Amino acid sequence: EETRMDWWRDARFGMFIHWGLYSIPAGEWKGTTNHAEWIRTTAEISLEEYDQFLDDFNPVEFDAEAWVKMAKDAGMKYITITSKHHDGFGLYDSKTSDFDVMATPFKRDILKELADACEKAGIKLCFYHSIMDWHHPDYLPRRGWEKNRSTEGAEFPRYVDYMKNQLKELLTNYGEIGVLWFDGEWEDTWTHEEGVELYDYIRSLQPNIIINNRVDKGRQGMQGLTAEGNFVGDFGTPEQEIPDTGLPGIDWESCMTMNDHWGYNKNDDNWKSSEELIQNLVDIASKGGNFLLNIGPKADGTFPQESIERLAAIGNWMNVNGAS
Ligand code: JFZ
Repeated sequence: EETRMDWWRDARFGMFIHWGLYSIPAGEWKGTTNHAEWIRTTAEISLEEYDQFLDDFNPVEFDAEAWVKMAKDAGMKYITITSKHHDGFGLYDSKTSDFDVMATPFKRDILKELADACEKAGIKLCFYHSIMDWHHPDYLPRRGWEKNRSTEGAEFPRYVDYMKNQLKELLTNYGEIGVLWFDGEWEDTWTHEEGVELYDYIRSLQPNIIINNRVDKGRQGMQGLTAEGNFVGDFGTPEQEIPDTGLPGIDWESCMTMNDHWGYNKNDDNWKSSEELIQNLVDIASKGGNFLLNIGPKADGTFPQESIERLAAIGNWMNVNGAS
């Protein structure tokens, strides 16, 4: 019997991409170097100061077809990219937001270019979309350190409407989307009921789409993956770990970075070897899971050289050993 999970179960291997304004500071802020996509919070950058990155986002080397080719040559079958991470910045032309790529000198809809390139290459395009949003005035709670940012007039339900409008854009203007990968669901403002609502809403827009478990509460990582509870979500998302055994009847995808950060960090040279990455792929595939391997592109639009080399090595191994 055919199910909407079939392509995903066969795919085994996908590319995660964390890219946005945070790629510009590249992990470094006023002498501290251990930041990445969380930099607005970990370095406690004010909204006004962070907004200034808009003027510097101009990834002139971005080439969607080159990215997709690197994924495909490595044996990957899908690409999951941050349509919006926790900082709230959209990589696409959003009519519902001024905090998107159209507000930068680049002014190109990155997701549209990727959607076209993926379609040509037969790669499924998927979106990571953060529920948590540090930019939108109606998102609550504020960060603990944002002492002087007012919450007056903020209404969380209005934020949820905003997010749903964004998701409608993403599920209307970019063709058929493979997966919606939610994240940032853990704060108290997000409830199980809202998770269920959002899950149903997404399926109403694209009935065959696959949605990860972080749309709901209490299902971070492998938690709740067994049948107990009435959580929604189609697959579990262990992060930077591989389960000890397979989990019969349960779909899961391990996501992992090649070094120690998701967004680009120019000082992070703790790269996993290609051998280790290939072992992880084999380990995960043998246990019935999927492997979502992350790239943190640089602000100029290129992949770090170390990532390019590892993708190529995996591709070589796949050519010899992989099932196509
Ligand atoms: C989240 C993000 O906060 C992070 O920036 C990155 O995008 C990553 C892929 O996902 O971080 C998480 C989410 C869930 C868990 C841990 C970190 N978890 O389930 O253990």
